[in-house]
Amino acid sequence: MYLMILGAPGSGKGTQGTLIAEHLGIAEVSTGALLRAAVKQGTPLGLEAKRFMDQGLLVPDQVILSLIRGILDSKEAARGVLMDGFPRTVPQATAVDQILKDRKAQVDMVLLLEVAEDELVTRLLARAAKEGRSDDNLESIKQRLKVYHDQTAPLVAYYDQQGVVSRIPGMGNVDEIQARVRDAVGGKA
Ligand code: B4P
Repeated sequence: MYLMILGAPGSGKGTQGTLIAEHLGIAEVSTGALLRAAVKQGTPLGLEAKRFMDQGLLVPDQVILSLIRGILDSKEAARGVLMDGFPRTVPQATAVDQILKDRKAQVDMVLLLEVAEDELVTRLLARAAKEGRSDDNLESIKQRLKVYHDQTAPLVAYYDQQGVVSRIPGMGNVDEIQARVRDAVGGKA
């Protein structure tokens, strides 16, 4: 089973992705978390990614795709994967479609978390105060929202054409939203 969780920065992808992957017993892959781990370890990938992340920009597609290929080849991914924060561009989506096709698989469902923009900013500023993530400052948040609208939102039409998008109202508390996510995947799990 290959699930994706799509939404603007702060929409709850990481929060809901972890819960639903655990519920389904499949691996969760967060490209954001993998990149942050690489930054922390100071690897060449991390050093390259940090320049983009701190400015609120996307890390180049070829860097992300080599990460994803490695993960899809791993034995942890054998039962399926929940991809959180990936894909973020149409070239990433077409590339993963091809990778899955080569394995006689396809994207089963895309969960789209829909959250009002003022709530997104409130959540990310709250996280900034708590965790001090270097990309959670107002300037970078505004840039990330712009990048989302310009480069990631077109993926909704891309996956609508495949008939796999499930829209989840992402306002409310974490448990309420998780119940909606579970309802949506219920028919697929
Ligand atoms: P991500 O790690 O994906 O970060 P994000 O978009 O900010 O969302 P995240 O999943 O962390 O937060 P969530 O909404 O769960 O990406 C970071 C950066 O990495 C990108 O800007 C980019 O540079 C790079 N990157 C990652 N993937 C890439 C790709 N495929 N291609 C290119 N570049 C890539 O939660 C936000 C906050 O809200 C949390 O504090 C959470 O606790 C809170 N929250 C969640 N649900 C809530 C609720 N219901 N009510 C109140 N608060 C809630």
